[in-house]
Amino acid sequence: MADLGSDFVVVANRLPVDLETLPDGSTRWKRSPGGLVTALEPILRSNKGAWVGWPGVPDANPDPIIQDGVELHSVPLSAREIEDYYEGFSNATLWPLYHDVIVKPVYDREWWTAYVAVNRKFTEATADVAAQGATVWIQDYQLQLVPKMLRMLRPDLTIGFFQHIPFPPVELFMQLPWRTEIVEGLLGADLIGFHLPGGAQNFLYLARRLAGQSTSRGSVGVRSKLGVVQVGFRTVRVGAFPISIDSGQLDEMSKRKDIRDRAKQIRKELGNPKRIMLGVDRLDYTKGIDVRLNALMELFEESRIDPEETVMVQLATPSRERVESYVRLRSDIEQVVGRINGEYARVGHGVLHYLHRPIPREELIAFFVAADVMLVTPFRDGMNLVAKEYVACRSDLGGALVLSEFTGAAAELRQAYLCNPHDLEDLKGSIIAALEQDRETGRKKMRALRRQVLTHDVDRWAKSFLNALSHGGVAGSALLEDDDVRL
Ligand code: GDG
Repeated sequence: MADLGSDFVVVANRLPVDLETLPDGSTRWKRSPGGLVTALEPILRSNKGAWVGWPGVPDANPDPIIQDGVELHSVPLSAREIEDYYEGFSNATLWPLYHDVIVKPVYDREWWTAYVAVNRKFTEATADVAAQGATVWIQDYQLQLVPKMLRMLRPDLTIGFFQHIPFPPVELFMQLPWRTEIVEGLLGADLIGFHLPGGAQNFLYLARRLAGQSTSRGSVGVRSKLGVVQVGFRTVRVGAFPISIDSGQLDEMSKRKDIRDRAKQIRKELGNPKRIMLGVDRLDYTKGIDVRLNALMELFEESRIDPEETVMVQLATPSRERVESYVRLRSDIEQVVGRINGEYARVGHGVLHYLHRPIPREELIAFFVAADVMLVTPFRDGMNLVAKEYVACRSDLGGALVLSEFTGAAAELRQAYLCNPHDLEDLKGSIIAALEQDRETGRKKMRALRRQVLTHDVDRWAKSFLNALSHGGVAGSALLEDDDVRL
């Protein structure tokens, strides 16, 4: 089977399409075009590519389909596996641990067992699909054991891994009862990518400390230096590859007449306020939605913002709705929303518009075009694509971006109004500065932000990772020479 397989395989928790069950019990595929698919589609198409992932509903095991020249292979997961591997270990253990333990991680042995079993399922599905000598690119924290498992099954493959969320510092990572297994799992790859040099450094340190420990028990020796980990005879490279968006496409879309008309209409529907502030996030405790609403409330209380002139829109996409901390977060946020409108809205004039539902892509772009100030205030975020999307949509050079220093995006978007979301006064000051910026300063800032986002798009990201992966022979030096890869 391997001889007939694909030369390039992407492995991710989810397929780039969702299987939907219709009321009559039949199923159909619905496209869910994310940035990753857009970036990888041409590479997948020209390389006999395949994508391995979960189709999004329990127990579904549809036959492989070919979409736009790419083979999609489903990994079926039972309702129990989704609970333990996905909602449990991935989203109630790893997610909070890797995001500065904003919420306390739960360490549950059954969840770990499920994580191992499901990682094995993904590994076996990938091994069946990959051609001899193929390149496999594994994505994200749900699949950190796959690199090692796959190397053991298929030593002929070239294996890359990219982590989309932060990689935590040693003090936090050491809490994890299965810390050595995770680090050894990742070390099965030839190249491990993170958004930021800090994440790469955290991993390098942990690799030396944890995987090196096995030496005393007589297993492989691990040494690491400048972006390279030596695992026995194998060399694993580690680097920073900041992800981006399809900036050109967003730039184009945001200039379309229908989208600009919709942006005007949104302003009108909001009562033609002087200023519109916007937040766009999955409803997640890492995103700092609560802190931005608290800042807004205090600014109203202190009369530093006039509720007659300024309105805020918070688009909050439903997320992980069965995980307990997300249920609590929703209720806390909705309480603050009620309080702010209770205090400051008038009949027919809301000051805070909160939508808890997914918004169509084009409508979202119209919101970006309409917003005078974009608030991106996570406590911790691997990158944050919303910040880059806002910038890509502002060809008019209007708008201002308030951006948390704790996002990966802050490393590139230096001309934003950078703030510390743990410091409410600092955040309030940044919001006021963004609201009151003069036109020329705003244009200058936006021009510089756009230069960064438009020249560093998701295509460049994917190519720089895949180039580094395929030039394994030249090891660390190639990584250090590439201007996209900072260590
Ligand atoms: C993880 C990391 C890293 C949101 N609501 C709607 C909607 N979105 C789109 C946004 C953006 C994407 O979802 C969210 O991406 P983020 O990067 O902001 O955040 P995460 O989901 O946490 O992503 C993150 C990313 O992986 C990539 O590596 O940047 O740090 O946590 O594209 O626009 N899209 C539509 N309707 C919505 O309601 N259409």
